[in-house]
Amino acid sequence: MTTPGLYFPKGFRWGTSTSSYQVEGAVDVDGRGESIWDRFCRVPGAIDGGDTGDVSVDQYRRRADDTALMAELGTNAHRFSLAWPRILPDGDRRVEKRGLDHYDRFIDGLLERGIEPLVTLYHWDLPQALQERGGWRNRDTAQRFADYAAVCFDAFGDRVRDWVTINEPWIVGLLGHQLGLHAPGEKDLKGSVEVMHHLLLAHGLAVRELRATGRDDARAGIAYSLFPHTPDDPASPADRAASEASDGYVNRWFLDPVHGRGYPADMRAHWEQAVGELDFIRAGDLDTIATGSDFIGVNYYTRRIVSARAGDGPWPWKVEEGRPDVERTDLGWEIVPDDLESLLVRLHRDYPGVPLMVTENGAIYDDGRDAEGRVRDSRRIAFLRAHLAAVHRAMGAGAPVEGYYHWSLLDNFEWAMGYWPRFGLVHVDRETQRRTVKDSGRWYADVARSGVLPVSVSESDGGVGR
Ligand code: IFM
Repeated sequence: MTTPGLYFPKGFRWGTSTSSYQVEGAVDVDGRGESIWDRFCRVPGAIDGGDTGDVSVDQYRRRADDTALMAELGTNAHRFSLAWPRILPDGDRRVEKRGLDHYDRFIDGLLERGIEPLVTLYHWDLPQALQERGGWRNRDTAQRFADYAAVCFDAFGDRVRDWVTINEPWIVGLLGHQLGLHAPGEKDLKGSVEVMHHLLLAHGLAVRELRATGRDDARAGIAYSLFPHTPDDPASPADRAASEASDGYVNRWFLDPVHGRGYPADMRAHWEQAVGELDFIRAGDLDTIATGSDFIGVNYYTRRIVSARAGDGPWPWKVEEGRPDVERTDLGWEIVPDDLESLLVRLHRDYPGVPLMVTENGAIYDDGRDAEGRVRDSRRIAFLRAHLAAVHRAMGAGAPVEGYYHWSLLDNFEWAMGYWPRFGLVHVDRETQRRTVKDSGRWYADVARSGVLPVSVSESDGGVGR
């Protein structure tokens, strides 16, 4: 008898996702240089509880254990990032072989277990030495990034096929350079749009390096933080216009130029009104940015409800609180799986022919180990089930989704919030570093192994008892 459920195609990538600074620790070993996050964590009050990534969840030392853990989870894909300051401690010039060796072994360990690596080149840990030269506000950093990318393509390109160049350019601009909540802690509106431009330029320059390797099957894309938009009052033309405008700020500002359409005119006008001429955009930049994108990485967590009330900052829109009747994660983010479906379908419609990967999706649930040492996180199972079903529906509507990478493999360092938010399929004890696979991890393992999402299972046991 066939198992009732939603069948995913053979070869679908069932993955997990992490990033270097959030899991590695070991910040001062094997010649690693300082990153902007090492520096930012030292700013009093910057991180909840005064936490740092110095030790984090110690994956640098526990890489073999964590690879074995992934094998236990039955996943066939893993997204992680390379720490630029481990490979080029000063940001450029000198290559640190011990940094390359670490990732060599990590990649080999994954491949030995049948786990396909998806490697992110930049997940926010810029070498501090480059920050001293202006960081991402300095156009030259884009070229330094391309040089670093070339080192990585050379070192790992024989085994790594898929590369994420940049993780979440909007969040880097917004939190790191506009609101000062992330490293390097800048608060400069014009600086933030300049940074985002240089990040896109860095993507284009890196793709040129990838093409120059001559590896025909190598692919690169950006992992965008994409937020579907809902007008606060869908019947109000003003709210609909505000919602569309905010979509330009968050989503289209990045997707359109990378896919050859240039910066969207509506948002460009908003930016110019807010900060003046975008004089850092030079002739030829848009061609560089549009060099290529072989897939779209979708980081999806929640939606934005937008109205035309008095604006957020200089913008003619306002992000509203969300609906009281919608379930939320422990951080208060609305859980809206249907919007993942419509987002994937929209990307397929607006950027036809481009493969899609859900490069991040997950939720903060603060479930700990019970007296028996088990983590019964049934809400994460329900979250996963609903979002995977949404992915399946989008695929049914034609969206070419190749894989799903759950954020995150392990509870880890959640940037300015430190360690209290727990996103993992695997619980990590902060004192002992002991790993415990949560109920959600066991459930995901079943789905990943079978390629079938069960639909007729009672949620009462969290689905793990099927
Ligand atoms: O932890 C982050 C990740 O680094 C980038 N995307 C969002 C995640 C959850 O906030």
